[in-house]
Amino acid sequence: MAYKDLRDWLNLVEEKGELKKIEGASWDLEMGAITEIIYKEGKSAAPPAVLFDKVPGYAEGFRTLFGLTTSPKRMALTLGLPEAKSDLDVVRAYRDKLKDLKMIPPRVVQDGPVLENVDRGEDVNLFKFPVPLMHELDGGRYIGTACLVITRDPDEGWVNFGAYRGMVHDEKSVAFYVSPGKHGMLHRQKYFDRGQPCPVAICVGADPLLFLASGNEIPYGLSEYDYAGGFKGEPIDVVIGEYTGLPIPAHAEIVIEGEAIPGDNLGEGPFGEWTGYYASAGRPEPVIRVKNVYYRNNPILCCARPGRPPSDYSYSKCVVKSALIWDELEKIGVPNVNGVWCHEAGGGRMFNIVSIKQAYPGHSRQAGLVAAGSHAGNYLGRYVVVVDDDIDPSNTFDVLWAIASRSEPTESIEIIRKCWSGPLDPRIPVESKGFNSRAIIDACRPYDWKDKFPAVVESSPELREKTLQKWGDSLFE
Ligand SMILES: Cc1cc2nc3c(=O)[nH]c(=O)nc-3n(C[C@H](O)[C@H](O)[C@H](O)COP(=O)(O)O)c2cc1C
Ligand SMILES: [Mn+2]
Repeated sequence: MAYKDLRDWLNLVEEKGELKKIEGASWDLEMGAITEIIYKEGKSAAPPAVLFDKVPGYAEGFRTLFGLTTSPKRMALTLGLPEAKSDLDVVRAYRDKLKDLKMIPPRVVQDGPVLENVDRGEDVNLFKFPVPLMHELDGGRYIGTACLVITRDPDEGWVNFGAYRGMVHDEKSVAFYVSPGKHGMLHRQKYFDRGQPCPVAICVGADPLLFLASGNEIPYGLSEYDYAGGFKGEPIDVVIGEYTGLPIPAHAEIVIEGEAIPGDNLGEGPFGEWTGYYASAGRPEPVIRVKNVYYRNNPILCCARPGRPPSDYSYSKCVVKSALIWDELEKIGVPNVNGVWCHEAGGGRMFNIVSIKQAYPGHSRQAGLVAAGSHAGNYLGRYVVVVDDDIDPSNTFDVLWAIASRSEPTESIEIIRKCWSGPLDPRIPVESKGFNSRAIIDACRPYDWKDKFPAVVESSPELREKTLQKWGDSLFE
């Protein structure tokens, strides 16, 4: 692998000209607003990662980092992929890597930079770190966004980590929100059902590869550590947390560990969400009572600022999600998949496009149903659009042209009810109890008369090439 840890990675990102350092910005809304402006209004197709230092009121060197993987180059570096020309090439490279990915379990080591500082018991103070208040209507400061919430299945023994948001309540308490069906929720519930505390460690600064594994749907029962090790081609080094016995990344920047006790809840939210709304509002959620905090010298708190898309992490979410859905389609046996793109406008979940070369009747519906039902594409999905292979799924204009010209509402849209959603869905009322519906829009030429479908009005490749050779230089001057 090209780099060892986040610090190494940051040096490489800086060499590529993709790191912006900002000094003097406040944790109190300013980091959030700066990140929003850079990612929404910035002119670059590849906005930089943003490292904040000299935060007023905080020790110099206690930093925050936003926008970790939001560019094709940073994705390639993080995932060990060749640098790609287009977004779809990044997706394809990720999918290719998944084809023969060998899982590599983590390696337990005795020491690591994360142990440079350990605050125990009374010394724990989460406000030692410049934890941001990200948006004006947020209910508190969120220490856990680009994070790994690490738990162990009490029956099956496997270790999961997911990115589940965590709001600081006081120096030693974090309320965390896990959506229904997420692996961390399934683990936590098993402890709570027996009246036992759930040991939890939250790593809030780590190798961005771990963040990509954390924030995306890796299959149930497979540890994200093994998956990330597979991508790295070597085991992730972990040390064992003193209180929880959980493995924590030895090269992490900051890790907090403690336990959530059944019935011990505190308000969580509102928090600006990836859909672009404050849908889940504020409600009581389990609290982690923090026992130990481990951190490197000059620690970097990794952050992600969700909000009306695009956000500082929506690009990488779309890439990973697209590759995972593509992989699931192929593994289940749907042939001729040309590309998948989970549009950033849908936060990588609500508007997903699959391109196929149709080969038999019902092929396009099959692709749509599998994409909608895939593990990576199911939670909080809404629209799946299936297009022919002449449409690049990442080209919004062409996708809309296909919907407009090749689908017929009475024939081409299938609705599926009672699907997996949750409190973050802005379009379902609380009474729906977490169900939503799906539309599969089949925007392929109808298979039964596709050969009679009107021809597309555009020059043949030969005419285009001949014309460009003769006139090309002068046409765009
Ligand atoms: C930045 C970021 C924040 C997220 N916040 C939450 C959250 O607060 N709660 C949640 O359930 N899922 C959240 N997710 C989605 C989960 O991390 C994602 O579904 C992941 O697959 C969960 O891990 P699991 O599949 O092991 O449950 C977030 C994802 C990202 C990238
Ligand atoms: Mn998982």
